Amino acid sequence: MVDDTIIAISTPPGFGGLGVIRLSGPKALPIAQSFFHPFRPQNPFPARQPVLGKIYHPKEQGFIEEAFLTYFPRPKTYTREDVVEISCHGSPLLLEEIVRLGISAGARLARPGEFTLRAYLNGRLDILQAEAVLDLIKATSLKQAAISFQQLSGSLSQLFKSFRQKIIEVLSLLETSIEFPEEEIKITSSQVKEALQETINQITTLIQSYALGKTYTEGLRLAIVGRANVGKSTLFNSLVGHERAIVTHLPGTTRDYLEEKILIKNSVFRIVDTAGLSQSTHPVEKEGIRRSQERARHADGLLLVLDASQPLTPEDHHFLHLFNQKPALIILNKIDLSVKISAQDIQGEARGREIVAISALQAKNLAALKEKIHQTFIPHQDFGQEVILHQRQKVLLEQIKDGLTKALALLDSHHSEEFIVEEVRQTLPAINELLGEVRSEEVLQNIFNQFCIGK
Ligand SMILES: Nc1nc2c(ncn2[C@@H]2O[C@H](COP(=O)(O)OP(=O)(O)OP(=O)(O)O)[C@@H](O)[C@H]2O)c(=O)[nH]1
Ligand SMILES: [Mg+2]
Repeated sequence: MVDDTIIAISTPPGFGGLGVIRLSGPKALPIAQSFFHPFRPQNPFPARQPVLGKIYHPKEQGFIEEAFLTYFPRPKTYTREDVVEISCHGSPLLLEEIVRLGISAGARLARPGEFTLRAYLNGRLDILQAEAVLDLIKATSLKQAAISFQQLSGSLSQLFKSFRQKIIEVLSLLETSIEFPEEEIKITSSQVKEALQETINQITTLIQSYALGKTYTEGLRLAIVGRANVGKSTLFNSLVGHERAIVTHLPGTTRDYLEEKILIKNSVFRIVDTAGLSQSTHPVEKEGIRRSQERARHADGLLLVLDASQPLTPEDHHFLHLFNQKPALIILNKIDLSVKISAQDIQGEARGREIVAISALQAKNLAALKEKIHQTFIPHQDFGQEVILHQRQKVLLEQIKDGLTKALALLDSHHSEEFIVEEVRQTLPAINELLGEVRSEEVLQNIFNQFCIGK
C-alpha cells in the first residue's frame, strides 16, 4: 500500500464546460475538505453522492468557484483507496488552482498513469487490464477500443492463466512419471505431448494476432527498399499522395529515410522511403544507407523495388535475398519504358513472394498495388476479440512458445523427464511476468510511461 495522496486534473487539457479533479489516497477527503465548503454541513460526509459546495481560496480570502464533490470510500473504488472527485467548470486556470490547493494541503501531483498504477498495485486490476485501460484511453480506432474494452474485463488474463494452468498440469504429470517411472509412462507422454501442442498452438495464434493488433494501433511499417534510382521515392510519393520525397534522375538522391502514414482500406500503414544502396564513399550517403538498412530491418514488411527497364544487377540480387524471413512484395517499376525484366525472370528468387508490375511515375497499376499491399501484410485470419496489442505481450509469448517447443522436441527425442521438466518450468517466470505477477520496476515503468495524460 502506498500511503500518500495523489491529485490530478482528470479531464483533458484546455477549456471545457466541465472539469474534473481526482484525488486518491488515505487523506483524499480531509485534503479536499480543507478547501471545499459544502453549502450544508455534512457529518459524516456521505459516500458516492455529489455534494454541492464552494471552493475557498486562502490567498483570495474568499470563494472562487462552486463545485460538486463526490467521496468514494475505499475499497470499492478504482484505486481501492479513498477517492474524491471534484467537478467544476472546465477552466484550466481554475482547475490548476484547485490542484495547487490540494498540494498545499498535503497531496502530491499524480504522475501520468498513476491512478491506474495504484489500481494495479492494490490488486484492483492485473497488468493486462491496466494496459487495456491505457489503450482504451489512447484508442486510435473503434476496433481497438472494442478490443481494449473486452480485455479490460479480464478476458486476456483468463486466457494467459489457462496457459499457466496447462503448464502446471504438464509439470505435475511429468513429475509423477519421474517418481513412479514404471507406471503408465506411455499415457503420460502422450498426454503431455497433447497438452504442450495445444498450448503452443493457442500461443502461436495469439502471437500472429499481434500483426493485426498493430494495424488497429500504430499501423504496420513497410520499408521501400531497392538499389539507387529504381524509383523508390517516386513510389513513396504516389502512395503518400503528394511530393513528399525529392526525386531526381541521379542515383543517391534519398539520403535519409522518410516516413508517412497512409490508409489502405481502413488499415494504417507507415511507409518508409529509404536510401538506395550504392557504392558511395560520401560519409553522409553512407550513413543514410546504414540508417535505411536499420529501418528495413525493423520494418514489419518490405516493398522491394526493381527497375524493370534495366537488366538485373548484383545489387538487385542482394535485395532479393535481404531479410528473407520478412513478408515482402516485389515491385517491378518503370513498366512504361521498354521492359528488360519480367515476372518470370525473378520467379525463382521471389520464392513465393507476390510480384506486381507498376509505373510509379505514371501511377499505373497503383490501385492493384494497394490491393496487394493489403492482401500481403494484413493478416486475414479471424482472431476473434483476442488480439494482442502490445509488443511486451508478444515477446513474452514468444519466450513461452520457445520453451514449450523445446520441451516438445525433447519429449519427441525421448529425453529423460528431468530435462523436459526443466524446460517447461523455465516458461513460468515469463507467464508470471505476462500476468504482471512479477513486479519488476522496469516493466512497470515501460507500461506506465507510455502515456502522458493525467489519468
Ligand atoms: N519512366 C519512369 N521513370 C521513373 C519511374 N519511377 C521513377 N522514375 C524516375 O527514376 C529516377 C529515379 O527516381 P527516384 O524515385 O528518385 O528513385 P530512388 O529509388 O528513390 O533513388 P535513390 O533515392 O537515389 O535511391 C527519376 O528520374 C524518376 O523520375 C517510372 O515508373 N517510370
Ligand atoms: Mg529516393
